[in-house]
Amino acid sequence: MSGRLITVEGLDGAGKTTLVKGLASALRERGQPVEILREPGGVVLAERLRTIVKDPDLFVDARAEALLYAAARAQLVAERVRPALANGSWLLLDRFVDSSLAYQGSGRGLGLEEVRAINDFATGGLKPDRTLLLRIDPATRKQRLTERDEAPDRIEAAGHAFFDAIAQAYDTLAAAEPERFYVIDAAQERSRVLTAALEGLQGLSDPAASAD
Ligand code: T5A
Repeated sequence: MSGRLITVEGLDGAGKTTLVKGLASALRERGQPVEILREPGGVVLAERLRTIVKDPDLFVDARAEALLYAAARAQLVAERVRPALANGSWLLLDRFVDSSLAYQGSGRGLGLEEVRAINDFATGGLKPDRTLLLRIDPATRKQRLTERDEAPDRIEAAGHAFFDAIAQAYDTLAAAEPERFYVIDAAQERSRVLTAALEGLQGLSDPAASAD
């Protein structure tokens, strides 16, 4: 039996980690085996690369940055994602290739197709069955990050133009693949975001909907 790859995307602070935890609980209550992973990270090599890409004291060239995320992803896919899907699990993945397309392809200006190419190589062309995109307005996002009261990491320290470009890129990606993307208003209260996400997963139990 083949599992399902469900990715959660959106800007920093949109509520992805919160949603992934809530979704996992809700799906497990329904008897669905679920695994949770995050990017970059999830396995030893990728967690070490995470430390590097988030380090505010490092200068990281945009192309090097794209390759570091792709390398972390390649290791995660080989070590955890493909085995979980082969086991029949539903895998909830906090960020995947669309993050690189939006952040490096658009935010850093490397180009969507250029970044897609290195990620196709990294993942062997693996595609999510469903992508939940948490769309958040700048004011709500800022409020959440302020309330969290953590120092910004290297990526979070970038300016408004960077995040505006990323938000636009996510919208473009969602419009290009409406059958894969399910867009959710992330400014809603947590329970409503979770309800919307569960609606967005309808149809995934259908055996025809499986990750390659
Ligand atoms: N990156 C990553 C790239 O540039 N390219 C890539 O290919 C990849 C994979 C990762 C960084 O790397 C970049 C993107 C990132 O900058 P990270 O720390 O993993 O770094 O960053 P994020 O994935 O963005 O995680 P965050 O924790 O910053 O944001 P989340 O997970 O979206 O938000 P969450 O759930 O932590 O919530 C933020 C706050 O809001 C509250 C939460 O309690 C929390 O305090 N909250 C809500 N409040 C009210 N209503 C709701 N509905 C709420 N939902 C959450």
